[in-house]
Amino acid sequence: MAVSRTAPGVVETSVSSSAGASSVLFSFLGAAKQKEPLPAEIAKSGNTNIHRLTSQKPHELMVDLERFNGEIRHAAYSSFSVASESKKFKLHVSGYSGNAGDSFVYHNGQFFSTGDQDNDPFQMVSCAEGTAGGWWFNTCLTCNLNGFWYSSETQLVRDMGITWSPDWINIYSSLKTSAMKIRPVNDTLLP
Ligand SMILES: [Ca+2]
Repeated sequence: MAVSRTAPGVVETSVSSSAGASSVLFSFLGAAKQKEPLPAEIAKSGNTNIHRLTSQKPHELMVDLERFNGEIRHAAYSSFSVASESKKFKLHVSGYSGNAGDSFVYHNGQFFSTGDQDNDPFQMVSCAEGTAGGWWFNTCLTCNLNGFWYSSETQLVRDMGITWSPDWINIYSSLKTSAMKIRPVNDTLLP
């Protein structure tokens, strides 16, 4: 499965997994574009699909990222899975390689939070409400690919954009495009 976004105003989805189609993150994108907190009910269907895929067999993740100046980097993870709804879609991600930096490690082991369901460990603060997105927030984030989709890179407010910090861009920056792609480990292409 692959989901990508290209700012501003265009949402692209493509499905490449033989394990089943899902438009999961598509819903997140719509919410982010409208600058509204992601409702838990919308996240539920998408995350349930990701859970089904990644619990059937081991999956790896590729994150493709592009700045507004055209620079492209990536972060690959040899292991990626999302737990069930009863476990609040807890994130497991490990085995980083790439050139964008291991931004996701800060979010490993966190629950999924939405604007109306604060599952992050930050006491008295709802990271999802503060950033208008839905994500596996810690206290709060180093990356967020469901952040608000700005039309330029540099922002005045931290944490709001589509970001992947701190090794590459910072939390005041927003990316032009991002894509998360998963596939079963050792999956081979048909001839
Ligand atoms: Ca909280």
